[in-house]
Amino acid sequence: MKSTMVLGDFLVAYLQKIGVTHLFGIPGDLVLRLFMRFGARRGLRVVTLSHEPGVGFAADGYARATGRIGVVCVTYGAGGHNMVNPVAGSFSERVPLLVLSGGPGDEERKLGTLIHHQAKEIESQLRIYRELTCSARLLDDTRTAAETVHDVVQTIWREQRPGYLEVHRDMVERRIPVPREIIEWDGALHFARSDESNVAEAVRETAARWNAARRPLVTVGIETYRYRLRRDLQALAEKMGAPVATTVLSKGAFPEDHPLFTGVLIGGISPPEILRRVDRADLVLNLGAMRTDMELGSRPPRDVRDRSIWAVDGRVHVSFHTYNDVQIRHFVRGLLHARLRRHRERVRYHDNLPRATGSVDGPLTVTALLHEVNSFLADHPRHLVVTESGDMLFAGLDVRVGRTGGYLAQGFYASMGFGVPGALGAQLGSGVRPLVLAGDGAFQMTGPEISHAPRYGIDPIVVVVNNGGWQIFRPVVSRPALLDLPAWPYAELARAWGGMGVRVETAAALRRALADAARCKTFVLIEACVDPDDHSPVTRKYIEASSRHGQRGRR
Ligand SMILES: Cc1ncc(C[n+]2csc(CCOP(=O)(O)OP(=O)(O)O)c2C)c(N)n1
Ligand SMILES: [Mg+2]
Repeated sequence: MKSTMVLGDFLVAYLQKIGVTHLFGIPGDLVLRLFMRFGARRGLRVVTLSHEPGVGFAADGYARATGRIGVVCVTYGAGGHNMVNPVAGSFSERVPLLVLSGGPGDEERKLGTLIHHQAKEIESQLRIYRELTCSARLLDDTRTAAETVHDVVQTIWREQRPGYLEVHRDMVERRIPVPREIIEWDGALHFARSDESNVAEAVRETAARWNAARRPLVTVGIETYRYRLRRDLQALAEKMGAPVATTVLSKGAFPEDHPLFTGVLIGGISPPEILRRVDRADLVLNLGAMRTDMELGSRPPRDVRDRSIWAVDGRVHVSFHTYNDVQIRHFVRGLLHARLRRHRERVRYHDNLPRATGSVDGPLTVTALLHEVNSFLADHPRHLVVTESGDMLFAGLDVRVGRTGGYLAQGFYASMGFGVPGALGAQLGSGVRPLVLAGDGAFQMTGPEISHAPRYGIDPIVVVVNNGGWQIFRPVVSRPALLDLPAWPYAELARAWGGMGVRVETAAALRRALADAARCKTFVLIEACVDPDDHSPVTRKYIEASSRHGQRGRR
């Protein structure tokens, strides 16, 4: 970095300084110069896909899998607005993204005409992004541009949420001063600080409650993953010796082959053994789980508040009082150094999967598919499982991933279309081969982005569960025909796009296809055909529970 730089070059150098390796984008005339700067020799590795939502999900997957900021570059209006849904998902699930958008230059703005790609007002896009990011700024002043970039990026990191920078096309080649502070900075970003006294007090009280408890239980939330606490958390759990559960959104944040791991909580429809254990607990220590309907199901936290300690969003709630300015990192590390009673519970893992029944040569069921995926992962643990919204989001809770693998899903925002592009971004960033479980509906949204895999030399395995439609709703609608989808030739498409494609109708065929996939050097699409009325065990429970809610509502 130099003391004066062209703004476009400064942005490249700045992103490299913080460790960003890839930029995900689609160009347009209002962002072309900026886009080309990023793609210049010695710039960033530019990843383009076919449609902005895919680009956004890919950047999100990159950020989730690498723990770095995912960067996207889009054109103004049509591109920026196409990016809104992925960014909303990143906002609600705490994923650090930087959205860079182009825009019309000063002269054009003064013409008094509407400018192509404009929606309502020329500032509308900035206003939309203000709503969906932790910081949204316009780089319109050369004197302060470098500081503005620094400020937005630091905020993104501190809050682990997306941020937005709009760079008008006449700004890209302007020279800007770079403050010495930024030139000399080592590029390390810092998480939010805590109030040390509050941390000490919260840890002291938590330790006292823990030491008095006889049947405590720990739940691990997504914040522990975002704030990179995996190792500390494992050490803390081992020191505590109590069962550890994750939630829908944090599945994978604690190794599922760890002897203390008991399974995934999804409120009142959790595995019955886990529910009973939660009910028997005299202390539930929640580390970083957001309070959402998806995480907690039909059991809101007030039910257990008198026997719970809840650390999330920079606060620790101990039953009915709260410590402010206590970040999860400092709380977990504080507990790690506290004097804690070690429980010696023998913990068992529980899922929702009934034993596999029926012949492996009979028609494939979702339960049999999950058994096959689990036995594949037992033999090939180093895979990143990515599940799509729809039945597979619930089905995925019964997939067991070990410490050398991983798990990603948009477990709360739950946008269809995340899976395939999210997996592409994750593999580009981490190098770990993804295994995607997607419904046919979700695949029809963004699945064709898999056609880019050969260009980037990556090889995800995508299982498309073909049940002919948006069938998760089938049990609760009066006209199931409204859920129908056209029958795409999924396996043929995969072959035409340069991958391996295979269609399976039995568990035995799925087993063979997965074994072939493990040896295959290209991406693989396995079309797994299941009956439209078949659902995963968790979806079945979910549907039953929500129909009970509906009946209560009607009375
Ligand atoms: C972008 C988006 N649009 C709509 C929905 C609502 N939705 C949730 S699941 C679902 C159907 C999923 O169908 P498919 O992917 O085929 O999975 P299936 O349930 O049939 O296994 C829909 C439409 C959503 N979650 N995201
Ligand atoms: Mg379907």
